[in-house]
Order: sequence, then C-alpha cells, then structure tokens
Amino acid sequence: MRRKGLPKEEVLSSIRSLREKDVPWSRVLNSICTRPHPLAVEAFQAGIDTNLGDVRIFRGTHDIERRAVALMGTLLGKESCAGSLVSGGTEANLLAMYVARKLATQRRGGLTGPPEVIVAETVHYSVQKIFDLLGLTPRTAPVDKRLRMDVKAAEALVNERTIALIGTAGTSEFGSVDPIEALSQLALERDLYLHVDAATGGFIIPFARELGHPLPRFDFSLPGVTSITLDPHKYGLVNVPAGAVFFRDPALQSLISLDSFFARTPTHRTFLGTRPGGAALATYAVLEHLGWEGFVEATRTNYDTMGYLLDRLNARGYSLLLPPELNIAIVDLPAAVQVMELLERWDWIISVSKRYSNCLRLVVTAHVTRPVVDAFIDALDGAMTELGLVSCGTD
Ligand code: 0PR
Repeated sequence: MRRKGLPKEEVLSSIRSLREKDVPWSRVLNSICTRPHPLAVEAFQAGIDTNLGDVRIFRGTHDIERRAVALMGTLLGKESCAGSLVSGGTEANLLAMYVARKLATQRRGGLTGPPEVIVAETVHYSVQKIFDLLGLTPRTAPVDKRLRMDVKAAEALVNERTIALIGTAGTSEFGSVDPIEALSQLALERDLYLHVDAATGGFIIPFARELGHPLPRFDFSLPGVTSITLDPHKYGLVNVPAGAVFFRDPALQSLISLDSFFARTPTHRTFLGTRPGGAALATYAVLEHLGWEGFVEATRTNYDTMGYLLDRLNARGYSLLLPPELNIAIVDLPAAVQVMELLERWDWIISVSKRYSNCLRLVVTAHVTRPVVDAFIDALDGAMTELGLVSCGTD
C-alpha cells in the first residue's frame, strides 16, 4: 500500500482505464449473467451501507430480504417456504447439501459410512467443492441423448449411504433440464432429500412454460422436492452477488442455524456472516418492478432472439448437437476451439465445452439482441475465412 494516498480522480481514472480491458456485454455470448437491470443498480446503491449479517441494525433491509424470498417463493409454488439470499449458486447448493447432511446425521443417529449424493454427469462442476468441503461422495448417473439425467440409472445408485439426490433445472453447459418430476417420485419412494439446482433455469422455466415451451415443472409443486437454488444474478437480471436458497420446510433451514457471540442477536443461516443487503434490495426491486408479466416478456424476447440466431446459423449450414431447451445453443463445429480462440483475440467471448470440444456454446440473454447476433455472425464468418475453414453458406 502507498504511504501517501492518490487523489480521487487519479484512482478513478485508473479504474476506468483498467475496466476498458473488460469485454463489452455486446460481445459476450458465453455468459448466463448479463448487464443488470438499471433498477437493480439503483436499488443496490440504495443499500450499499447495509449488512444482512446484523439484522438488529438493518431491520428494514431484513424485511426486504423476507419479501424478496416470499416473491421468489411464489415463483416456486410455495410462498411460505423458508429461504435466504446468498452469494450465488455455489453457496446456495452448499447450504442445501449442508442441510441434507445434518438431516441424515440426525435421522440415522450418526452416519454409518461415507455419505453419498447422486448427481448426473452434467451437474455443475462447482458441486465438487461442496462435496470436498462436506466430505460427501458423488455417485454419478449418466445422461440420455438430450443430456438429461437418466433417472433409472440414478435409482440403481441408491443405497443405505445415499443422503441426497441433485437434479439440475437447466445446466449451464447445455441448458438441459433433468426430469425433476421423475426424481421427485424417486425421492418420495426412497425417502430421499431432493435438491434442485435451478440456478440457470429458475428464472426461465416458469415463464417459458406460460409461453408454451414444453418444459417440466421443477418446483415445490412436486412433493418430493426438498430444496431449490435460484440465481437472481443470472436470468433474474440482478447484479452479482445475488443467489438464493429455498427449503420446503422452515425446520430444515433451522438445522444450519448458528448462534453468534452476542445476546439477542439472531442466528445465522447462511455460510457468509456479513452479507450485502444491497443484493436483497436489488432482487426485491427487480421482482416488484417487472412482475410476472415483465419476466414473461423478457423470456419471450430471449426465445425470439434465440430463434433468430438459430435461423442465421441454419442459413449458413451449421447444425445443432441437440434442440435447445433454454437459451443455450450447442453448435456442431469441428474446429470449435480454434474458432473460439480467434474470436477471443477479436474480443468476442463464446465457449466450448470440454465434453464436446467440437461444438460452440452460445448463450442468449438480455444483452444479446438481434444486432448483437448480426455482428456475431459477421465475426464468425470472418473467423471461418481467416482460418481457411468453409463457412457453409450465407443468408
Ligand atoms: N449451478 C448452476 C446450474 C450454474 O449454472 C452455476 C453457475 C452454479 C451452480 C454456480 O453458481 P455461482 O457461479 O453463482 O456460484 N454457472 C455459470 C456457468 O458455469 C457461472 C458463470 C456465469 C460463468 C457467468 C461465467 C460467466 O460469465 O456458466
């Protein structure tokens, strides 16, 4: 650290010039986060000095968190569910697995062997951190041709050490939605904890279903679903950090309550102690302002833009690995990695899954508009030409 500080203008100007290195949103097609809704930014700033770790001070902010949780509860078919705003999908999934392990310990009077959790091979990679931290062993079920969990195979993995199942309602890699209804059935039959990771799909599926897209239910209307992760900072249009975890039964959340040092201080139920109240304000503001209809419109626009992107790719002869369920396209392209690297040198960010290294993964979200798609198709044509690859056609 400098002994003598710099003038404010100098600091801000160095921040501005470093931020210029960041790729503008209009050239980002790999991210399920987006430029936040302007109201989220305003509301976050209104809560910049708040800390949900001390609700004796921030009573009103705590109220806003409760309201945001209740609003998301209605999205999940259970307004009265228990929940908290957290830092993101990783923390939400961590808390759910923490509860599942506590519950199993309580029920069985101590775990007999190493506890196991059944996941699909497409489960988000971040759960590995959670398993390491909590000492859980993943048992991995394969996926079918649509990259959805094979529930029969999952069932065959259940044994006396199984403490939970995780289903994903929208993988970030492919946008595939596991058969949560069948998982819910399995959870009920075998008396298992079922966690649904809807970090990616939670703010898409309810609205897309209303628009007639053939997507399954994933929420508390399914009786076997125990807990759910939602991420306002993805398709919820809120700024980072805004994740959320929900439990069907408030008693479950109490399993991870921790007392603080101080008298009359409420217990903590999140992994973080000090946490940004601004995230609660931003989430509340966007949910209240857009309402159900606003999210339906945002979802309609994303699906329209996705259709436009697919038409433009199709006109050039590209084909897809699988029909997209959410707003993620997986495009067959043998030289995908080379194309991705060249585009990145030109400040276009797309991704290639290591699992299918011959496919481009393109994500449509709020900032990916039709003009962005047009500019991207031009860049893709340019990259194909530069690499001496055949761009299959033009439209
Ligand atoms: N579960 C699912 C289904 C996810 O999609 C993600 C994040 C997580 C859990 C973890 O959530 P947090 O990152 O909020 O803790 N998936 C994104 C992805 O892997 C994360 C991301 C977002 C990566 C924006 C890059 C990016 O630009 O694509």
